Amino acid sequence: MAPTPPVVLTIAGFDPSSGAGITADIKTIAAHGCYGVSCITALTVQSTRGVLRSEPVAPALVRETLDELARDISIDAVHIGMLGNAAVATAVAEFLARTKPSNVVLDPVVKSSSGAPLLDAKGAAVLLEKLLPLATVMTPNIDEAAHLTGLTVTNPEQMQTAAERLHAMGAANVVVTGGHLERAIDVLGFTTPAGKFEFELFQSPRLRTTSTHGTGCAFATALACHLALGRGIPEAVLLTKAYVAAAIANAHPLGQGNGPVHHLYRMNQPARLGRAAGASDGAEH
Ligand code: PXL
Repeated sequence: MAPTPPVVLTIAGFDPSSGAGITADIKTIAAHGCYGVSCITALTVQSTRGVLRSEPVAPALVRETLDELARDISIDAVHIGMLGNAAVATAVAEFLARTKPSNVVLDPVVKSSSGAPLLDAKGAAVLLEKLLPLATVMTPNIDEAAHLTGLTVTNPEQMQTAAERLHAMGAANVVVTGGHLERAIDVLGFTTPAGKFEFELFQSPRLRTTSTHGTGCAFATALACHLALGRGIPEAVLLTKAYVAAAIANAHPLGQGNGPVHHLYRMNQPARLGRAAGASDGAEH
C-alpha cells in the first residue's frame, strides 16, 4: 500500500477562476505531494479581471465542516486564507483553539489585488486578537503588513519593523512578502529554538509578468506544505519562494486580466535523466 502523504487543510474563499482561493490551494498542495482537504469560508464572483462580489458562508457550516474533518483525518498543517467576516474568523479561531493543530500558516487576506475587500473591519480585529496568537507563521504582503500594523511598509527595513511589530502582537514567526518591490524581497522574522527573534532576507529578481493572480495564496499554501513535510521555517520559506517564482515563470496567458500562476508547472517538465528507477517524483520545493 502506498504511504499516506501529509494532509494539509486549507480554509479559504472560493475563486471561480482558480487562480486564488480553495481550488488553487488544492493544486498547490498536490504539487507538493501532499493531500488537500478544505473548508470554504466565502464564495466570490470573480475572474482574472477582478472580484465583483463576495458572500461569506454561514459560520456554523464552517465550524461543522472543520470539526468533522478533524474528527476523521489527522491534519499535518493548516493554511488560512480569505475569511470574509468576523463571524467566520471567530469560528476558525475557535476551531484552532479547540483542536490545536501543529503548523498553522495564517495569510491575513484583507483585499484582493484589484482592491476588493475580502475581510471586513471587525474581521481584521478578530484576526489580530484571536488568530494571530494561534498561528505558527503569518504571511502578510507589504500592504497587509501596513494595514495590520498602521506602519508604512515600502522597503526591507520597514518590512523588518512590521514583522517585529506583528511578533510583539503575538505572531511567533512572520514572513513579509515583497514580490512587487524592485527586487522580490521577502523578510522572515523567526523565533529561534533559543527563543530569540531573528531575521533572514530572501531575494530574487522580480519577474515582469501579468500572471500574478494567486501568488499570495500559492506562497502561504506552499509554506504550509513544507511545514507538513517536516521542514524548519527558514528552509520552508526558501523552497516556497522558489516554487512561487517557478509557478509565475511557467504561467500561461489566461483571461483578460491578471492570469493565474501555474501551480502544477512540474507536470509539464520532462523527467530528469539519471534518476534511479522507481524514485518518487517528490516535491523538492
Ligand atoms: O489573493 C487574495 C485572495 C484570497 N482568496 C480568495 C481570493 C483572493 C483574491 O482575489 O479571491 C478567494
